[in-house]
Amino acid sequence: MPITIDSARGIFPETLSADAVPATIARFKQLSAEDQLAWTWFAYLEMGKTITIAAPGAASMQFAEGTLNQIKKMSFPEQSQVMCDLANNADTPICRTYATWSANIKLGFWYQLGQWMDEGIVAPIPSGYQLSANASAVLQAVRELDQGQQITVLRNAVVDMGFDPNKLGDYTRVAEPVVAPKDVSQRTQVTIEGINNETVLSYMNNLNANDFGALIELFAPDAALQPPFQRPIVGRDAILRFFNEECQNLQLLPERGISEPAEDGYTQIKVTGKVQTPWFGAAVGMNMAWRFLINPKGKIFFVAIDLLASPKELLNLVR
Ligand code: ECH
Ligand code: GLY
Ligand code: GLY
Repeated sequence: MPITIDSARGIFPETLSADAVPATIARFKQLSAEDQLAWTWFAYLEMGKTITIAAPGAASMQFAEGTLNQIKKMSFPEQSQVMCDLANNADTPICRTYATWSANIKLGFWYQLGQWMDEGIVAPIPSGYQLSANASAVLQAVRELDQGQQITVLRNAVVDMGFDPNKLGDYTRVAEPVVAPKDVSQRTQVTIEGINNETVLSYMNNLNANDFGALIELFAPDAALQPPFQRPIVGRDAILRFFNEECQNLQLLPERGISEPAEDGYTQIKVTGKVQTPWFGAAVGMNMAWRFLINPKGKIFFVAIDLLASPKELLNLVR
């Protein structure tokens, strides 16, 4: 059978990803908009006791500024309505604008609203707000996740708010400007126990250097990249756009891996290790796996990035 993206998705089937994340998101989405906002507020406060989130840079905030100023001028009831509309995926001008933003701009927008809620500039969650029994149960569920999983739940909750981008028709995507790749003198080289495949090592090093031009050259034209809990992104153009929009300043810290021959001269390689996001830096190391399928020319045909169920999974390199 020829190798396809669909068959490639099944390599290293023993890899245990953090299913608790989509399960928690699904329960979160069942809550009322008021409960969703209060839930997020409480989860965010709790998280803030142990880790600090980096303030978004001015470059990413400029795109949300117009909308933020519009909200700032509103009355408290109007502000609460906007926030509920976002949670409800309503069809309003602000929800449509929100839908055009990259994940980081959405996160920066809520970061600012959270600050303003704290300062009394934006309608707070009413003091003494009682979460529904379901919302309390979901809050308890998220407490039991590791930090990498908790920040993924929060990120996904934020990303899924606003109007459905698939219903927007033609629109211009709004993302932070692309940063210049790191200067060669600033670059680091990873080492991965058990792996000397040049393509995999270059993948890690170029992503760490924000060198998306060199990175995309490692992919076959018909390649696919599957981010955690998402469908594969197919084709080099779409993958490059994803790198530019969503992958700046990540820190990949791969630790170990296994490489073995697959059908038709392909090679399958699994690597495990940690990933840090610029939002939390070294404070949160997410336990990750990369599952690569490399074609006979040494190009990446497929790579899946998984958030792992537990640190124990870092040592699971069986096929
Ligand atoms: C408040 C109350 C009202 C409602 C809301 C509020 C605000 C919430 C806020 C939340 C902020 C959350 C944040 C979360 C950030 C999470 C970031 C994560 C990043 C993960 C990245 C990974 C990258 C993996 C990849 C690798 C590759 O090899 C290829 C690319 C890629 C409280 C006001 C809503 C403010 C900031 C989880 C795993 C390794 C796939 C990208
Ligand atoms: N503060 C992290 C970012 O803007 O990506
Ligand atoms: N998706 C990259 C980040 O949030 O840091």
